[in-house]
Amino acid sequence: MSSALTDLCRYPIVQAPMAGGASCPQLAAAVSGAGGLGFLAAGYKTADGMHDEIKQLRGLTGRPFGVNLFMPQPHHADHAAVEVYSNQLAHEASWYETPLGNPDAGRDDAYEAKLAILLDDPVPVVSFTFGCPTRAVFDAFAEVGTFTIVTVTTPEEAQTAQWSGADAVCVQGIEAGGHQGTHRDDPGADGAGIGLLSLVPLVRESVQVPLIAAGGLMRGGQIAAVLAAGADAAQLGTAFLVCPESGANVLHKQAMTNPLFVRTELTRAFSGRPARGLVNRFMREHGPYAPPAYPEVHHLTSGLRKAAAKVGDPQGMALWAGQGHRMARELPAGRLVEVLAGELDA
Ligand code: FMN
Repeated sequence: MSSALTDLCRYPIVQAPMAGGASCPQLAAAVSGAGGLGFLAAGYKTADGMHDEIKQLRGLTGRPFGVNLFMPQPHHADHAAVEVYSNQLAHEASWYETPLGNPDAGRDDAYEAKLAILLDDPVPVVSFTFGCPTRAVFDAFAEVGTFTIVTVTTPEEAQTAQWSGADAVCVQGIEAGGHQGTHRDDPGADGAGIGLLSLVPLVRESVQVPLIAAGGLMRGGQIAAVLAAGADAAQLGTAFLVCPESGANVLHKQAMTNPLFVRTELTRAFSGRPARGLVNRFMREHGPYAPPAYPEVHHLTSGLRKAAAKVGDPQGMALWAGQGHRMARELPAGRLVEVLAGELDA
């Protein structure tokens, strides 16, 4: 493990930030407390909501942890396409008896307000997804002693992150659960992402900063494989999502081992950006028609997803999961870190 990461965690095991509730302070505290690196997800939260979670986490552990931010989305969506999609979703709205959300509810995820808080009240690690901040942002974090990470899905994105001043990159393979963290959404390239065991050595040859590999990793043996391929650490999301400390919806946790949900696919159905989840009715029905309009589609479907969860219907929820989901183990998070570390040594 690179020395910068050794200062942050005993084992090369990072718990992925998971927006939507899974990576809550309890989960992050359990992971950091066991010698991994726990993460909070600030995505879709208000700046104050993020700050409250940071304070809660500090009350639970004195160990280092990270906070993940979504980069603002600069390109405006095709409103006509969003309108057509909202017409298509009208029957879902009447089925779940809830209105569709306002697609124009905001594109920046309160980025500037969150930056201001994190610079004023620094945390050990900040990571960014859906893009790369400016050099001025990295300089500001360096000044307050925060270690910075940028999610990348290609060697070119990794070079941009290194040149801009990131301390490390999180190399995300196409196997990963949740959104692909590509810097620019390219609607023509859905599904063309690179598999992790090819991507890690490609990025290793392109940049000198430490690499954290993510995507489909569920066992210590897989972590050993990505370390051998050139990574310094591994980031696991789906593996931690099923832990009792995870704040993921219980229906989401149960779906991981439900034989009804055996496959994962990338879909734009819920958010307008490619994200990997367990294939369900909503994805099958709407995925092929969803426009490349993030976060407009995210806002549009937000009420539907909540209503589906409320009535106990996983077929209408976004069940984000990576390709290894069937190997998920329902262990306490600290125990899972120990088991993974033991498998890594074996
Ligand atoms: N990555 C982020 O950078 N920010 C997020 O908010 C985020 N939310 C996620 C939510 C869920 C439920 C999942 C499963 C993943 C999410 N990811 C997010 C992606 C993870 O950072 C990571 O790339 C992925 O979990 C790795 O693949 P795995 O799930 O197969 O381990």
